[in-house]
Amino acid sequence: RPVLFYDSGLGGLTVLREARYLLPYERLLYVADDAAFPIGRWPESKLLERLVQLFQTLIADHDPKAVVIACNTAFTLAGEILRKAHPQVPFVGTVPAIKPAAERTASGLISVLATPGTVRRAYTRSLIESFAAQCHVRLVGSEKLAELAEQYLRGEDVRDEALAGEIRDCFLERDGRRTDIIVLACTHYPFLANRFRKIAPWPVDWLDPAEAIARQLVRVLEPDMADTLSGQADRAIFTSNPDSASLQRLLAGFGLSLSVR
Ligand code: DGN
Repeated sequence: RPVLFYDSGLGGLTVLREARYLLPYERLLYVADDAAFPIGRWPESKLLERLVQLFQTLIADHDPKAVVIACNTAFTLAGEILRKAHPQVPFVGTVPAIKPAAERTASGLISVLATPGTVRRAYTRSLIESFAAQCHVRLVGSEKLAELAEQYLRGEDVRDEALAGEIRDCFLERDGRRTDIIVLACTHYPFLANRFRKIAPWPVDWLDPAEAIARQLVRVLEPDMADTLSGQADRAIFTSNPDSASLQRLLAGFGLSLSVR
């Protein structure tokens, strides 16, 4: 039985590539609802109806062992409803990574870059209230970025100025403070992360949740493996370098932890 991945368009491939890495022997089936793309502007009732119908058909046709909703816009709207409608299928969701951002930020200023739909969701507000009450969270909804990401993937020319206009509001200062972390809360955006890094007015951490979602899928499919994957066990670096402090700082940027032996 396959693991079914869903996104409207190609953004969910950023999650699938992490899952492929952690679960090389699983059958992964990717469903891109391209006819609906982009869903960021869809009214909630219409989108909900489409998702409920689509998953009824997909689950009946493919009998997946798990479903990954690799789309913030869809999951923040329909995740709980789909879980209730298909209690026999484990659903792994994608939500804005506000909790890890709140744990990591030093300035207390977080920007969340998402679709207009995700920005409007009650689910997103509740994440902020539950996990980032002590921070200032700026929600930035982009009408165009998911489409720009797909154009970029197709090899079309996507200009820096177009991208800069879409991310500009993530960098608004507040009381002289600057954001140090931007949550990529649409699965399309990690495709553009290197472009964002180049045009950002100052360096920030661009938080891509794809790996965390893939790990959650491993927990669902292979609970026995979860221990091996928890923490940084699979990404630790060992060094005999006596000057480990500077190396530690360097590696932190790659999400790696350092052990001196
Ligand atoms: N990739 C989707 C998300 O994570 O919200 C958005 C896709 C779209 O249609 N805009």
